[in-house]
Amino acid sequence: MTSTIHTVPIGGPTLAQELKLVTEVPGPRSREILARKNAAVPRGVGINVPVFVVAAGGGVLVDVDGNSLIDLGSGIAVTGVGNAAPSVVAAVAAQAAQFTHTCFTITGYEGYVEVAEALNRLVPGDFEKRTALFNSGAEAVENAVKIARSYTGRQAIIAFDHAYHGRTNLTMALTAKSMPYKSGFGPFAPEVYRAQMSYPYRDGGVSGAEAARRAISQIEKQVGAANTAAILIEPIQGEGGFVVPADGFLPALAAWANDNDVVLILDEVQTGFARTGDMFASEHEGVIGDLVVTAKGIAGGLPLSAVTGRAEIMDAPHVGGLGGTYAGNPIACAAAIAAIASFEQDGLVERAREIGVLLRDRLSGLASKDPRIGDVRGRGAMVAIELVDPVTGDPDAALTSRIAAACHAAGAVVLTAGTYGNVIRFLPPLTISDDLLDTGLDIVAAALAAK
Ligand code: PLZ
Repeated sequence: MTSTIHTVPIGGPTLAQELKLVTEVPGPRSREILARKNAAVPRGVGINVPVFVVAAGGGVLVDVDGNSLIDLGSGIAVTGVGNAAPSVVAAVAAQAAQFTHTCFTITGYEGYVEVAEALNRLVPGDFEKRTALFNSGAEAVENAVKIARSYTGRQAIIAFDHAYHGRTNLTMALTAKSMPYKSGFGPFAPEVYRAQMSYPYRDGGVSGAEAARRAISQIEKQVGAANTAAILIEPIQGEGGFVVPADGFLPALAAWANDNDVVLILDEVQTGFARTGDMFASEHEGVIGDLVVTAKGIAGGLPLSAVTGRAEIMDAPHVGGLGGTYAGNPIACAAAIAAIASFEQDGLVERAREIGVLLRDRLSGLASKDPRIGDVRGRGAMVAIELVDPVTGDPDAALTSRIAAACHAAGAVVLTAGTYGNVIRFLPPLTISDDLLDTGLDIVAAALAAK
């Protein structure tokens, strides 16, 4: 096999920030690797946009055929600080040269403690906090549930319609959608109960307070507060379709949880780290989680996740009750320290708001002329359109797939989402330029016009 190393561009912001297609997408070299992938990797591990990347940064992904694609997904809200962000790359290289692993629960290292201190400072809540680190979002959600059960001595966990919390056994139980996440993979973990979400576009204008009363009534009647360890909720649902609950919904749930000694777990895995134009989405309505789960954006692309919360809850599990071989890996911690500094010092919270204005302006403009766009929603640099049949209002998943495919072919990496598969979501890196974002949205507009 010939090496292509010498032709590979260097990632990060030095990459030309342009849309450039030199082959069809996917090109011949990507198709070749895709054939190898199909022979070597199970089909269950799908690839949405079957191009193979050699470099990325700013707002572009460069593939093996030399195509420069516009990144409107950040690898599902991960590369907020940019792909191959220079400060993250330097921190990773320096740490890798020192040591790559000890297992924090065997011999410690300062980086882990420093990430914990940063999260304790950044996560909302004016009280003493602790943070434990893990590898993936799902693993952190599982640990938040363990901690809440240990603290309360109760078992039931409340999750919501349209929720997504991961693919492990417990988090499959917590996730709402059967295909593709759960179908055929049961039995699922017990003591998970589902309550109705506030979904303004689809629940007939039920107010946040009313939707909260509805959910609380379900919990009280079907589970009982005295049996409930935790309410687990995404402040804005991610995979579920960027469902933003009506104002007042989250504060009312938080108040009920507080009154009933139920732990409120906020899953900020997708919404966290500047994405929504606040460091955390819960800040928008001043909702304070007892435990907050983070991952994705935390470390500029390195696998790291965290549970941060009230010291007395976090300290409930016995010594040795929390851990994991790689949990809080030193390289991932070094990356997180650099990424968090970038979020705080490079104005990325403000940048997410600016991107949000740009996204909303363009998408609302499209919606005003195209009745198939039933809803434009989201916050900051986390915005989606929901596509429907203009006559019946029914979800149009087929149209959504066609639009996404057309965008991919034209060089814009967009992601779909939603319980009904009819949402196109936009999660660009916060380092994308206005020009590139505009070009990406031109592609979306052209795809809508053509389909
Ligand atoms: N909680 C809110 O969005 C991950 C899933 C990608 P992991 N979402 C992307 C896929 O198809 O597997 C997610 C999330 C929220 C938890 C998770 C789980 O995070 O790091 O994927 O385990």
